[in-house]
This record gives sequence, structure tokens and C-alpha cells, in this order.
Amino acid sequence: EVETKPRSPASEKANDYDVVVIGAGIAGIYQAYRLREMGLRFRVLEAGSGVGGTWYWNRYPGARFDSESYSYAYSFSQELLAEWNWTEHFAAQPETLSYLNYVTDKFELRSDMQFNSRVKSAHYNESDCKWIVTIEDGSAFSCRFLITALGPLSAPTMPNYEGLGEFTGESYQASLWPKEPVSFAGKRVAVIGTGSSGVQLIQEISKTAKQLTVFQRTPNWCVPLRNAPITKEEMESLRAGYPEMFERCQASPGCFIHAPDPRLTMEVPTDEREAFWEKQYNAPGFGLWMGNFRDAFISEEANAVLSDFVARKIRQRVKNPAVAEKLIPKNHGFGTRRVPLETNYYEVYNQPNVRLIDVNDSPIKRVTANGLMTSSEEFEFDMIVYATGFDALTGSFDRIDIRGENGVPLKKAWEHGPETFLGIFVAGFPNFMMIAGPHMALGNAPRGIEYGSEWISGLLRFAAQKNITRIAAPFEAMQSWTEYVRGLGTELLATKIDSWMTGVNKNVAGKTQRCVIRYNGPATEYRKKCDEVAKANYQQLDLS
Ligand code: N01
Repeated sequence: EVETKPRSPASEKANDYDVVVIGAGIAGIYQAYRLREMGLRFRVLEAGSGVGGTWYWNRYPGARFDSESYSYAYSFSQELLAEWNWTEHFAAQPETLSYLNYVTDKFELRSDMQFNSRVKSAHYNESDCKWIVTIEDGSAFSCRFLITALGPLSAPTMPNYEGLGEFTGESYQASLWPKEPVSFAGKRVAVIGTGSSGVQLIQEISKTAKQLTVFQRTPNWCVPLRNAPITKEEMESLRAGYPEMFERCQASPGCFIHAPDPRLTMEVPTDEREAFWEKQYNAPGFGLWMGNFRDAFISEEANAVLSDFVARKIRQRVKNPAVAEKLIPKNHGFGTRRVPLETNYYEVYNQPNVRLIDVNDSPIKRVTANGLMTSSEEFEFDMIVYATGFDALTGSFDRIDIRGENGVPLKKAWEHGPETFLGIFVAGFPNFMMIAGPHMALGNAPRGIEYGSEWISGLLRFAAQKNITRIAAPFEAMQSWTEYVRGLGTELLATKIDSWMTGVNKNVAGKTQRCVIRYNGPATEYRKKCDEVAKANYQQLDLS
């Protein structure tokens, strides 16, 4: 299926490429496929020892999709869609990682990828309009175009506790989980953090740990995943429905298979509303979040009634009323932060070996050799698990020394929050393009990634045809796009809440204030805007 065109002559300098891609996750793999198709000379540099990105790093027990596996896979190849069978509606991490390895091998992309190659710096050189990319071992690569496929959630963060290095037991960050098996059996385990990662981990650890102590700062509204195996017959019927399913994803605001209900919450009679939510709560996946009434996450009144519905569920599931109250968020409504999907998460707190500590009541003061000390108690643990999240979207850029024209660091250019044009370009950084970075419509990530990568590929094809060697976004274009993105979704309750989605990570200096790091409009609108730029032969860009 892949048409491999002849590469550029071998006489070129060994480490000189048309394109360098940073990252071999879902975006980097797909970009490699498109670059190969165009016959460009490229190199994918990847920090991990294999492909997979998010699904390579997040190998903690319990890690799995919470979007339907088939809706989260690549859609570009009919052959791939025909060949690959998913075994569960929400596949676990090992299956997704196998899938991404399968794709890489099927399209023979591995030979153009280089692993264990964490990029340290990327500097733009004005004299030849090329980038010099350096990896940690000191090797350098030059390229005309630099494409970042760093992942929106790939810069894990740790709390700034005193004594972090003093603990003598095992300690793990969820997103940097070792490849070797980790056993919780018979151990006293602490988990810090109750986001999607923490929730998935807690469910698993509680099964075998002698004691599990969960340290919670902000509870999240979790709803059931309702995973199930996919039978052979079911897989065939899902396959037959692919065209319609991908169309549905493309038409929905977040590219998910669930689309909002056009009704307004308070216009629906109480009984009918409750029945609708009950149905969503009992159905698999994100229905209650993505498929809710259209004002559920805009209207305070509607959101309060919906939150009350979910709070009642938590109270029904958690036996100890005091624990249930701790698990019910009080400072934000349902769906205003990322909703973790769970399997018996709330029931975990009915187990005698599990204890919930609210760190707002008793803050963690320090890590000790034997465990953790809070303001009211000293805890001994055999293991501490940090499920403390990521420096989202911009964090992975901050960790690389990226410099554009006049040596300006990207970190400096973004010190007041990211500024982009189309979520792809940054003015002052010619020949630099981002996939799945800030301000690109993502939602169901692979859907947004495929679009972004295809758009960039279209531009590179245009550049090749016209002999263009410098692509730059003008400052005015960046300013007006950034202003547009900052004005999107202001009516959403989510934009008034601290979370990674609003750029807040209290463990990172300079990331404690909310800013617009995501594209909060519908993906349909995002694609329309990008398509218009392409159709007008990229006139909004400076091309030479
Ligand atoms: O990270 P998070 P995550 N002391 O930021 C707490 C995707 N994902 O890795 O909320 C005490 O959500 C922090 O507390 P608070 C998904 O998009 C998908 O769980 O800041 N606590 C919070 O509870 C998700 O949204 C899947 O008050 C501290 C937690 O740590 C995103 O990744 C699975 C602390 C961090 O939660 C991120 O999820 C997993 C401190 N010093 C993740 N610092 C799927 O299922 C932080 N916390 C596909």
C-alpha cells in the first residue's frame, strides 16, 4: 500500500535531512508514514527505546484506553483497518503498544527512526534556514524542516516535597513506570494523585496490596468505563461500521463517537432527564460527558443538577458516608475537568485495606526514609506511587532548548502562555511545525493527529513543488490566531477551573496561573480554518 519513492542521493551529508521529527508516538509514526510517501529524507528521533509515545511510557498497571479502541486507532489505511482486531472495547496499554509496533513494522518505518535519542536542543540557523537538532549523546542532525510530535502529556511532574530522595522503599512515577513487573502483593503502598492515572492505578493496587493509602488533593468526578471483550463477530460488525463511525467522529466537536444532545438540560422534564443520565451512566465510555445535554458544561444551573446526579451515585457506591463526601468534588462540577473512567474505583474505598487521606486536611510535610509525614501523622510505606500528572502541552517543549530567529528561546516566546498560528507554527521560528501541541484541536487525539499531520504534509508537498525553503508564520497571523483561540470556549465552566487543561500545574514554577493552552472550539471549525489557509495556497504564511 505504501509507495516508497527513491530517497535523495546518498551523496548528501550523513546527518542532513529534509525533515527531523521529534517523537515516535501516534503522531510521529503517522508523520513518518506521510514523509516516506512523499519520498523525503527524514529521521524520527525518539527518547524511548521503542515506538508508542504515551503508550510506551505509561505502562503502569491498569493503564488503558478510555475512548473506544477502534475509534482511537488510525483511520488512514483500509488494509490496516481490515487486518487489526481489537480484543477489548477499551484496550489495555500492552495491546495498544503492540498495535503501534504493528503499524510501524507494517509500513517499515522503523529504519528511519532512532531510539534512545532524547532531543536536547534545536537551534534555527538563519544563514541556511535549517535547524540543528542535538540529542543527549551529543550527535547533531541538520534539517530543513523540524516537526515536533512531542505529545500533549509527556512531561511528567513530581511534587516538590522536601526529602524526596530520602525514601528507601520503592518509588515510581506513573508515567515513568519500569518495564519490569512491579508487585504490590503484601506491601504497604501510597498513591499520591487521583487523576485518570491515579484512578486506574488505585483500582489495580487495591487488589493485592496489604495496605493502600490514597493521598487526594482534589477528587475528580469518575464514571464507569464498562469495558468488555470484543467477540469475533462483534469485531466484524465494528469493522463493517468503520466508515460511518469515523464520519461520526469527524462530525462531533471533540472527534469522539459520542455527540452532545441538542436539548437544554432544564427544558427536559426531571424524570426524563434522570432516565437519560441513568442510561448514559450505565453505558460504556464517555457518554455522560461527551453525549450530554448541550448546556451541561456551560450553564451553572444545569451543571449543578448533573453533578448532583453523579454525587448520588458516589454516595450509593461508597459505604462510609464521610469517605463518600471526601470523594465528591466540591470545588468544580462534573465534566469541568477531565473525567476519569473507572472500574469499581469507588468500591475500592469499601475495602478494609484501603484508606483515603485528604491532603487539604493534613498536608504532606515531607518524604522520610520510611514513608511520608503529614501535618498529623507519620506513615510507613514499602512503596510510594506518584500519579502526579504532567506539565501539559508546553512542558515537553520547555524541556528542550528550542531557539528560533535571533536565538530567541521558545520558552521565552511563550512565557505568557503559548502563542501559535493554527496551533502549528510559531512566529520567529521558521520551518518549525507542531503536531498535537498547544492550540491544535485534539479531543480524541488520533483524529486530531491524523488531520494535523496531513495538513503539514500538504504544506510540505506544496513547498517541494514550488521550491520553497523557508516557511514562516508572520507575527500578525500568530497574534490574530492566538487572540481567536483565547476567545474560544470562554463560556465553558471548564475554563474557570484549575487543571492541566487550563495550563495549571502547581508543581511547576510559572504554571500556576490559568492560560489557554488548548483549542477549545469544535474540531470541525478548526479543520475549516486550516483548510481555508491551505486552499488559499498558504498566502497567510511567509514562503520563500
Ligand atoms: O494527571 P492529572 P493524570 N500533592 O493532572 C495530584 C490522560 N490520561 O496523569 O488535582 C498532592 O489529571 C493532582 O491534584 P490536583 C488524561 O487526559 C488518560 O492522572 O492538582 N497531589 C491530581 O489529583 C488525563 O486527564 C488515561 O489538586 C498532587 C493528580 O496528582 C491526563 O492524562 C489515563 C500533587 C494528577 O492528576 C493526566 O492524568 C491516564 C501534590 N504536590 C491519563 N501534585 C486514559 O485512560 C499533583 N497532585 C486514556
